[in-house]
This record gives sequence, structure tokens and C-alpha cells, in this order.
Amino acid sequence: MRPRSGATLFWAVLLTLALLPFSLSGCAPRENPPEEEPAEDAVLLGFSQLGWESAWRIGNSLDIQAAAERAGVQLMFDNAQQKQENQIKAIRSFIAYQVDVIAFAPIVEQGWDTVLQEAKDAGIPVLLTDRLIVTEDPSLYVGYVGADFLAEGRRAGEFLVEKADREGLTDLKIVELSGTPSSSPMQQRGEAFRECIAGDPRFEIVETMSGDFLRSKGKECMQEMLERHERIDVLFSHNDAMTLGAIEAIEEAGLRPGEDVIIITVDGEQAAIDFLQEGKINCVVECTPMLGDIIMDLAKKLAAGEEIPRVTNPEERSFTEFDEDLMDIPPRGY
Ligand code: GZL
Ligand code: ZN
Repeated sequence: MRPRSGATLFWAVLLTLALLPFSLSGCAPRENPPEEEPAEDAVLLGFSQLGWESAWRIGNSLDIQAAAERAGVQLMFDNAQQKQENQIKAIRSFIAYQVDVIAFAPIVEQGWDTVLQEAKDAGIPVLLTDRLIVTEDPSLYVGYVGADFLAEGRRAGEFLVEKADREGLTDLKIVELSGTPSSSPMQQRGEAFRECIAGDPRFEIVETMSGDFLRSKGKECMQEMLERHERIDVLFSHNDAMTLGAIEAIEEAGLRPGEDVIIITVDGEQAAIDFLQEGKINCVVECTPMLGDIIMDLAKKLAAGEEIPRVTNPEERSFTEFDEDLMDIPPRGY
């Protein structure tokens, strides 16, 4: 725990009032106190979540909040509603409040050096979760916990190659719905998918549009691409939310998702798994949002001054139409 001086306590109280809109667990008095009050020396973690653009993101937020309760970590949780400047404001508040650890899911890769330098000057360790940043100074964060997005892109590409091999498919016109521009999942899923099919004459990416990980934009972009292209054989979508929108557009165009248009998607939301089992999606690459327990474990280690790994990737897999146990997939929880 960090000793806080009188002046700091004054600011802390002031900030507590200012931060009340944040959901504080176990910090500010609430009408229904949580089951167990974290101990006085509980770790105080400031977490900046990037938004609520998909069921994946909501599942990620709920898991982090539940994990903090389980771990007895005092959580200051802020939702930036898809705006980087709100994440920067939240991080500054956490610094002023002198939290023990800061963790955040950076909405885009660039633009963090200034605020992370302020955290470093304040002696507060920073943990990246879910997404990565690009920085001149790697010492600005101590570690990353989240997916290997290159592996996710590879799994998507490998499924398409396997499908073409098994069914003797050629001349496949591919469209891509990409995620939030300049975000690490968007950059790396796209890059690794392209590497898988590079140089193979059976595949051609005829268009890429950004649906910003949103269902509504996924539908709009798919409608446009269906109008623009004579034939679309494959959709590679960077997340399930955009895929659900795209499937609406495909069906409204009188085409059969999973049949006329091969669909490969990333996240593993329940809705996507349901469509996989119905044959409307051909491959779901898992991207687990359940990072909460790992985050709390690493935060406690950082607060205790212990070393943590530079990168912690959760186990992830893909689910495809070729799986024997396709109907036995356990509930996804998001
Ligand atoms: C990936 C995560 C992405 C999800 C999307 O780890 O950052 O953001 O794939 C979410 O659903 O919007
Ligand atoms: Zn992921």
C-alpha cells in the first residue's frame, strides 16, 4: 500500500467525490455494501475500459468486475465510451488518486506516451490488457495480458485453406470486415490472415471495410460490398458483432450465410457459436474476454513489487464446421 500524505488525502477525498460516477467496488459507502469489504491493505486498481462496442467487451468488463470482488481488490472502473481522450482522463484521475496499479485496454495503439510517462513519474506500474500500444519507450508499461492476435488471424486463414483443400474450392472472392482502425486486434488479425493466403491463387481479397467492431456498421458495410461485387464467396470478419450484422445483410440479399458465403469470424460469442451449430457460420476463432482473474493476480503481484511476465496470453482455440464435437461446446458466458 502507498502511504498517502495529508494533502494527498485531501485531493483523494475531493477526487472520491468527483469520481463517484465511477463504479467503485468496496471504496465509497454504498446503500448495499458488498458482501466482503476488501481489507484495509487491499490493492487499489484503476482500470480504464475502452467502451462497450460488443458483447465481447461487455463480457470482458463484467469478468473484470467479478474478478476484483473475488480477489478482494478495490477496483476503480471507468468506461471511456470508445474515446481515447476519456481513457487518458481516467488514467490521470487514477494517478491523482495514487492507485497502486493502473490497467487499461488501449482503444488504439498510438498516443499513450505522455500519460504513461506521468504514471511512471508517479511510480505507478501500468498493465496493458486486451490490446497493445506502440511506444518509443517500452518501460512505460510493465506487461501485457491478452490475446495473441497474430495467432487468431492465422487460425482464420488456416481454416479457409483447409476448407478449400477439403472441398476443392478455387477462385474464392474474399471480403474483409476489419475492426477499429489502428487497434492491435485489427492490425494483427488482418496481417496474419493475409500471410496465410499470400501467394495462393485460389484466394483474392477483393475489398476490406472497417466496421469498427460494431454490429450496425458491419451490416452497412456488408450491404455496400454485396452491391459492389458480382460475387462474394468468403467473409473474414474481425469480430462477431460485425458478423451478426453482416449475416442480416447477406440474408436480406437472398444469400445463404455459411453456404453461398463462407463466414469466418473472431471472438466466440454465444450468438456466433449458435450460428456455427446452425451452419450459418463456418469458423469461429476464439478470443476470450475472461481476463479478470489473470489481471487481478498480476495487479496484486505488481502492488507487492514482484516481477510479472512481459506477455501473458490466455489459451485460445478455434471452433469450425469440421469439429466432431461441434454440438458439445459449453456455454460461452458472453
Ligand atoms: C480483442 C478485443 C476486440 C474484440 C472485439 O481482444 O480487443 O474488441 O475482438 C472488441 O469484439 O470490440
Ligand atoms: Zn483476443
